[in-house]
Amino acid sequence: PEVKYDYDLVVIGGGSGGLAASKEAALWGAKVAVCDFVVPTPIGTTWGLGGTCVNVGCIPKKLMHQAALLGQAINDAKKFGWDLPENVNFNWLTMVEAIQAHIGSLNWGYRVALREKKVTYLNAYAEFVDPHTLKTTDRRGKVNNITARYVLLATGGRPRYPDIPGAKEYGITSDDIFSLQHHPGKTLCVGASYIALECAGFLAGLGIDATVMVRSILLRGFDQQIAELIGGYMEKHGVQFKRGYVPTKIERIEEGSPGRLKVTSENGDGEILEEEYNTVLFAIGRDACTSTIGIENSGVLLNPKNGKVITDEKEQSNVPHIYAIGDILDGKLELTPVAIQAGKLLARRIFGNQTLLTDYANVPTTVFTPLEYGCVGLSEEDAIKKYGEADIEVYHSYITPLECTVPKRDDNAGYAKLICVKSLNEKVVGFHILAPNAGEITQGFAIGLKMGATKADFSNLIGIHPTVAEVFTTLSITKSSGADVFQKG
Ligand code: FAD
Ligand code: NA7
Repeated sequence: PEVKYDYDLVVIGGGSGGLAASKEAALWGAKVAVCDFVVPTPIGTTWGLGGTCVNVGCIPKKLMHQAALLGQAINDAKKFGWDLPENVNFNWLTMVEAIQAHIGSLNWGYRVALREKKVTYLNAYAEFVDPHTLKTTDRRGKVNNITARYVLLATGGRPRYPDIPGAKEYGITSDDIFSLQHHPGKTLCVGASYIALECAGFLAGLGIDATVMVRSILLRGFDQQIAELIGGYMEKHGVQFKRGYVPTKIERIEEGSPGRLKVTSENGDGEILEEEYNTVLFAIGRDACTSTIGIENSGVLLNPKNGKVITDEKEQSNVPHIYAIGDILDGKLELTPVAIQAGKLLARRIFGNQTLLTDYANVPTTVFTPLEYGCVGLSEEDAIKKYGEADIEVYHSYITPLECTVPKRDDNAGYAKLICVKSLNEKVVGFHILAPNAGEITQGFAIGLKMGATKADFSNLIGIHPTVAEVFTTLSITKSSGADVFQKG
């Protein structure tokens, strides 16, 4: 006789991927439940339905980036004739409350959407009892076991803390900063990932004293020429960098919000640095949420190095009825649209009799540092590794956005490059832009790379004038020529 389960599909994690998958599965007639539970941060921050992106990721990050850009716009405005008071003040709490109000409306919208699509929302923490049974525990400690024909793991990740005295007691992470109820004061951002740089960037843009402590290089995995240009721009715009240091101890020297902290750090030569900050934010990487979900009772194999779930190209684990998507997927990009696409297509394949797989190649992305960096395809380093230096031609140019000319700032701070493979008819395998609104620019060009565009295709395209993006239609100078690529007025 056929086994009866409570649900056709139980999704663990109501974030970007989990919500997309559960709604799509319900659309195809499946009986679906999604478990979402936020374990509070060490200082007690918690949030609503929707996962990392909406609550403590993309959305509040981009809004704080926007708040910082407005500060710059105020200064520019004066040069364009706006008569503004000498001292324009910024209020941290007003910004936080406005952003949190928007997030609250998104949380509510997700709940309504689940109800409308007849997906059962369980605000409970889920753990495997056996491969088809999950123990769910709600906020009040009430336990309920549910069974599922299919299980989808979409538990995402959480920020990692270094194993040093005071880190969890006195430090915060990106999980706390966006709802922080007091002005952070002088802030140290530890780590050189995109999250560390973005946070330091918007803090400095809001007029806050911000320092980044870099262990080795900026933006590991990204194009290193551009990473250094980003660092240079941020330094010019008020962010301080401490290179080669790691913190070894955090101590509280004064109570209060934010109070005062003493940070001891050390470099490779054993040199010790002691400095005071009001806030220390760790952005040193994220851990996949797979260590406290009873994974051993499911039989699912994880990569022992990072705790991520190993799956095939169908996002199927070694246990055939258990799948995984999003940030916990081994070897895949940690981005919201990637999680959403994977969730949607997976649900269609399981319940809609479709076959389309998620294409993880040529995914465009943008780092929202003060000057944004958009890219799709390979970094110059990776292109050289893959095709050999002799087969690569790089076309490039510095950029001065028109809006920077009148305020007389950031001359040639932007940069554009196309990385082409000579033996493939100059097929473009890497697209990079450092400029305002880089995300908007990169999204459109990404389809060109996905369709196999060559340098000639870019040159045949007619530009939109006057824009930053038009530079890609006129790139003529190769890096190998060594010719000057500064834009002159
Ligand atoms: P998540 O969105 O993390 O959702 C997982 C959910 O599962 C969470 O709500 C969690 O509480 C819950 N959960 C975990 N375990 C359990 C359990 N056992 N039971 C019940 N619930 C559980 N991406 C972009 O594309 N663009 C950006 O600009 C961008 N900016 C970012 C900025 C920051 C600061 C951060 C941290 C991330 C950013 N990201 C960005 C990445 C993006 O947020 C993630 O890739 C995306 O949220 C991953 O979705 P997910 O579904 O895998 O997991
Ligand atoms: P990443 O990209 O893994 O970056 C971690 C950063 O933190 C990186 O700069 C590390 O420096 C640095 N780091 C790591 N450990 C330490 C310690 N102990 N002290 C100081 N600095 C440290 O993490 P993210 O969470 O920001 O990004 C997660 C994913 O999102 C990433 O994989 C992208 O694909 C998207 P290092 O370079 O190792 O010296």
